[in-house]
Amino acid sequence: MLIERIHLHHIQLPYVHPFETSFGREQHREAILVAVESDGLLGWGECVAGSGPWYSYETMGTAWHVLVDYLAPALLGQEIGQPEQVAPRFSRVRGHAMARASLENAVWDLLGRAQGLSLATMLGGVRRAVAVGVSVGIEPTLEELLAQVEGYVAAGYARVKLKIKPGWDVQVVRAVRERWPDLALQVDANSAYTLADAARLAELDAFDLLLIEQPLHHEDMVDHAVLQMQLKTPICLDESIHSPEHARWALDIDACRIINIKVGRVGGFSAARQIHDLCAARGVPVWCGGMLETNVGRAGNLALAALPNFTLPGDISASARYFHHDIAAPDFTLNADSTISVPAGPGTGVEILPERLAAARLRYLALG
Ligand code: OSB
Ligand code: MG
Repeated sequence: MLIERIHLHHIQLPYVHPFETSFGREQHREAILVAVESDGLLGWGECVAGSGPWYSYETMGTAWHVLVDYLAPALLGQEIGQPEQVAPRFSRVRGHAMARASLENAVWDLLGRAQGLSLATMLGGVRRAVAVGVSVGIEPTLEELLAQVEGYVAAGYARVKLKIKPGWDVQVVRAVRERWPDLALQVDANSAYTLADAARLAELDAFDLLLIEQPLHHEDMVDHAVLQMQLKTPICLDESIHSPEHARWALDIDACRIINIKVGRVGGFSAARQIHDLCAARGVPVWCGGMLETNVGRAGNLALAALPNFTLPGDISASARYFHHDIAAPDFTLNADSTISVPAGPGTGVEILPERLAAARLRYLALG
């Protein structure tokens, strides 16, 4: 298909509940919705960069710049028959995985719609519903945190991830574990610790956690390998894994026993599937991370999590956990067994709601 035009929509949506991690508290999600146009069809992708360089160096500003000045020009006017043809056209661009992913993923959606194939089918998905959990932010008090968890458990989530940081860790995990002895529980530090905290982190071994996510520096693998030797709980890397190469390096030195795959962080569905395949070959489980996406990104995450080695519950919660009025439909809801059904329609299987998109929009640009 000839890529004729590319549309960028920078949007902002207020969260249902503020989301706090070790790097700060946020009230809104910003995103760039990218559409590629061919033959009267549009394919959509979501850029999950942040409003500031907190989780990653990528921001709405850097992604807009890289999309407009480098990625869109590399794709406009090109004939694309297979989604795997996109990433090689971006290979001169170092980093900026979230910008690359948004445009590559839009092409996956476009080709899926043109061919009448769901994203899950295109990727090689093997399940119709995927196990999911909820990522619970840091709260002002332990009481408020317990009330949040209570609400999610009552809503049917069988797996909870707690955000931790120094001063908000062992006592919080102990309180949640005492109240819900059988809940599948894991923690995410977003790089808030150093090796000097190894003894503190080892105290978490007492609480039967599924994993400890990215305790150390956001680019580190060496210290994580040292820490893993001192912990019974598996370490899972998130921030440190930007590509299939990073995944191989981490596994080669035993820096982790589990990998969180976020399609934006690794540069698109092609790279995400490569990491999945590498981990499958090495017997390392993966799970699908989340970036508080709209229904466009969420649909893609569900399709990805349908691949066979996504054996741990994903950070893919129901739409209502994030936004009151999403920019795409239908909303995703939680099934009784703490799964969400994988969309079956062509491409992502969700449709953009033009009025909602316009209401959330901060800026728009058409290229080509
Ligand atoms: O570290 O997994 C993370 C959200 C933004 C940035 C980083 C992370 C997260 C989450 C949210 O944990 C998970 C979700 O989308 O529900
Ligand atoms: Mg994380």
